Amino acid sequence: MAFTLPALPYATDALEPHIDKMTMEIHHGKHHQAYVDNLNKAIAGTEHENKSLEELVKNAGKISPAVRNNGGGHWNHSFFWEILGPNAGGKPSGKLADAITSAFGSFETFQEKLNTAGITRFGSGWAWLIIRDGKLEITSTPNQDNPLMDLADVKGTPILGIDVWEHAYYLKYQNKRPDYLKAIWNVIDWKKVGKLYEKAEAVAVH
Ligand code: MN3
Repeated sequence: MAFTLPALPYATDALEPHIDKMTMEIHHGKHHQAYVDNLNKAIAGTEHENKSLEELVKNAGKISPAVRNNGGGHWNHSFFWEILGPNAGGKPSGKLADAITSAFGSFETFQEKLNTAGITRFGSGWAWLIIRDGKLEITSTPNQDNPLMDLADVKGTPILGIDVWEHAYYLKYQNKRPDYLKAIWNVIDWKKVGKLYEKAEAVAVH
């Protein structure tokens, strides 16, 4: 069965003014759609045709550059839309808040470190908060790679990811990636990130 573009869990203008409607329309409707279409083309008629997206992503380095780029693109964007939302922002609570304070000292230090990971990622890529060996860690990946991939330098389970490709921010923020990274905190849905943390933490080996 071919992969399909998941619907956005909110309207394309729901993240205004932080992420503008036109960026969301093009990012979801054109860029994400292209990853889905090209992934389907890459696996059509091959032994990988009926594999799950997660299985393809985890073995991307052994399959093909097309699956690495487009399978990664599909997984990363599907994940990204889910952890953003309107009426969001603020700070995490509960177990995730405690884990962030314990790993980074404070929520503000964590934000700075994740922003630095995004700003210093040369060219296109993603900044991530992951669970690795039961602990929170910040990392970044080039292009459409992610920390689930067999070829990632730092492997782990993503619980938060920020797209730092120019297509994610250029219409509103032009070359000012730091301004986009400052604004995105207003649309991070901590309830969803908290659930991902509790789920990943429950299966992590301590
Ligand atoms: Mn993108």
